[in-house]
Amino acid sequence: MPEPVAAQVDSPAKTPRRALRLGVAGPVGTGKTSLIGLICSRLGRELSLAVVTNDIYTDEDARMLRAANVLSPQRIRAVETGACPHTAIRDDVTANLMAVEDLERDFDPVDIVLVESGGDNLTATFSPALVDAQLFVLDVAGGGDVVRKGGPGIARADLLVVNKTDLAPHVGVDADRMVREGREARHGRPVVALSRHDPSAVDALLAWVRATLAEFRAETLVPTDPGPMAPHQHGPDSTSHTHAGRGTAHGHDVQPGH
Ligand SMILES: Nc1nc2c(ncn2[C@@H]2O[C@H](COP(=O)(O)OP(=O)(O)OP(=O)(O)O)[C@@H](O)[C@H]2O)c(=O)[nH]1
Ligand SMILES: [Mg+2]
Repeated sequence: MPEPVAAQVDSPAKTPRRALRLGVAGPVGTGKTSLIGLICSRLGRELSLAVVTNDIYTDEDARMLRAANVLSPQRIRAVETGACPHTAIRDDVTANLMAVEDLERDFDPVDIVLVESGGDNLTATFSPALVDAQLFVLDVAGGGDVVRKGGPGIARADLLVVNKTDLAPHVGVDADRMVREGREARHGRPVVALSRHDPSAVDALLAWVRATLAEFRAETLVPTDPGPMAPHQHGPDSTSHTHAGRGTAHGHDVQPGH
């Protein structure tokens, strides 16, 4: 008697559940790894989390998180970009996407994969092909006027974090003013003033993460592109301008102004 057909066919490999992919970008040293550590230590028991870090030449951030013991070490993976950090999170996201998908498969089901950008300047943002939502992290130690300097992350990331507010009195910066200017520049998009020493500020950050996960699960979260560039000029006769469309492709006929 021949076997029933169903018994002869290998069951198809289970497709891992797609996690919420959350990007964390911002200038060097503003506290991106620490913020990810905070999220992992506070939410790691109620949610299945994983982390991808990006460094140019090392896996320093991944090692820092593993040493902090906020998550099982295998759930933290490093991508060594070998180039400008923004290239790996925006222009060619292949290595990051592979790391994210590996984690989703190895620890299925994963609720959130946090992706840390290598520290860059004010222009680095994630491609919506890599993350579903992104945070941009500034700190008060970078100076009170940094919000006014603008850039796509400050203006249009899903969340702007003004970090290390506990240091504000020591560096002569008005953190409340930074937050106010952030809100003005972002036209209603959220801003969180954060210090890891301030429990209510940490709760505000966690509330945003939970709300974003709820939106993702309800399939109402639409990944938006903060846009690739700060205002810039094409040449001596050109006026400063932006390309404000949501990632709309455009050509530059004249390159020297870049
Ligand atoms: N006072 C204070 N220091 C903080 C806070 N969060 C982070 N730091 C410190 O800021 C420094 C940089 O933190 P990281 O988390 O390594 O910053 P990063 O943005 O990941 O740095 P890169 O990956 O090198 O760009 C460390 O010495 C942290 O301990 C905070 O809320 N308050
Ligand atoms: Mg870091």
